[in-house]
Parts: sequence; C-alpha cells; structure tokens
Amino acid sequence: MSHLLERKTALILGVANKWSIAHAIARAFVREGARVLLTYQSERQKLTVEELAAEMGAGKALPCDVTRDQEVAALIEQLNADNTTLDAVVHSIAFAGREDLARPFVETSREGYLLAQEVSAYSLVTVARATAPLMRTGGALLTLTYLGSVRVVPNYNVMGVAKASLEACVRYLASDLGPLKIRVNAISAGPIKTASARGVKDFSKMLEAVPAHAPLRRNTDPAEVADTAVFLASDLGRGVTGNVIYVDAGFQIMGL
Ligand code: 1JT
Repeated sequence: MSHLLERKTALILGVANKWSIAHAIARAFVREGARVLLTYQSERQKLTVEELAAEMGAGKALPCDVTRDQEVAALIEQLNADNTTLDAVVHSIAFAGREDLARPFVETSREGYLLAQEVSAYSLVTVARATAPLMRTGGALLTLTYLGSVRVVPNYNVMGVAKASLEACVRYLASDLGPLKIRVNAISAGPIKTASARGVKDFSKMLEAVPAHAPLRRNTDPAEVADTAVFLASDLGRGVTGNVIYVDAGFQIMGL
C-alpha cells in the first residue's frame, strides 16, 4: 500500500494550520510519494504555510485567494512557468460569517448567503477551470463537504446550503471534465475539530454526540479522510467520478 502517488504532483488549497483537513491530506500525499504544492490565502498565512510545507516535505507554498481572479491567474502562470503538470487538486476551502452559523437560518442575510456561496462553492468552479489545462494527462479534483448539505444539522445553516451547491458543482464539473479524463469528487467528512469549527456554537456538543450514534462509535480522524483522498487521487480511484464519499464513521446511514 505504499507510494500510491509516485510521480504525481498535487496542488492543495486550504492548509491554514496543522489542524486543517488539507494539512492531513498533504501529509498523506507526501507519504505516498507525491510532489505537493500548497497555497495560502493571504500574506498573514504565508509564513505559517511555508513552515508547514517545509516540515512535511512539500515542494512549495504559493499565494492564492480563490475569490480574486488575478491571484488564481497568477498561480496558474507561475505553475506554467515552472512547467508543472498537475495530477491532483484538492479544494479544502469554505467560509461563512460567524453570525450565520448561530442565528436561525431564516435570518440569513443576502450578503452572508452570497459570501458563503462564493467562497465555499463557486471557488470550486474557479479552481476547476483554472487547473484543468494543467492536468494534461487527466487528473483528480477533490473537495470537502459535510452532511449538513443534505440533512438539517442545527447551526450549520448557510454552510449547508453552500455545501449542497458545492456537491451539485461536483456533479456538473465531473460531467464537463470527464472527457478530459479529469475526475471530480467530494469527501463528506464527519465533524472534525479544525480552527474553523472551533468558533462554531455548540460544536463541542456535536463532537460528543456523534460517538453515541455512529456505527463505529467514534468521531472521524482527519488521517482517515486523508487516506480516502489518497485513494481518489490515485489510480485506484480511476473509475470514480461525480461522487460524494462519506468518511464519517458511518454516521450518515443512521435514521436514529
Ligand atoms: C465552515 C465552518 C465550514 C465550519 C465547518 C465547515 N464545514 C464543516 N464545519 C464544521 C461544522 C460546523 C458546524 C456544524 C457542523 C460542522 C466555520 C466557518 C467557515 C466555514 O454544525 C452542526 C456549524
């Protein structure tokens, strides 16, 4: 089971710190022999992501705020200048206003709704369009989602609607990019205590509730999400596209 990603290059967007799901994915990709390139959102994150890249043996850290077209274009230009061919792209990016994850969903403002959609769903379309030409011999595009897209999970609110949109984007992109041998899939992870999740109202309560109901009687480990990402990015995943794979200790199958 070793070196499933030998001779592959992966671009990973969304490493913010060592608790990021993208960080676990990057480490697993390096373990499997991939050359890994990371991006960071702002100058504020530059040093942290550069240090994490060096620590895990990733190749490079490049700036890219996915809501700025010029930054996405500059990233692609840089990769082209370096003669980079991509085999895998991981999109692990989401944002919503804190107040929208605490008040009733019915109170969601137009601005809050559009912001969550832009950063959390439309950015996958941006990334797909920009990176597809670099996946010269085909490739795998992956994103992260959560059960709140298809079920009502208290407080997930506007993010649930954005993730529903993201999952639909996965299907339409898989259809468009399939002829180019680019596969597009999402991993629906169980709740994980990342920096983003930490600020969310009642998040700790949810982490405590999952083990009581999940078939595996425990929470989700970022390392097992990462191993599913390895599978999807590797040739083992070659027949899988347009899917949402649940890595959630089985929680999603339960009715009660
Ligand atoms: C964002 C945040 C996206 C938290 C997220 C997220 N995707 C999953 N989580 C964790 C989570 C959050 C809530 C939840 C269940 C899981 C924070 C803001 C940026 C985007 O509700 C039950 C609220």
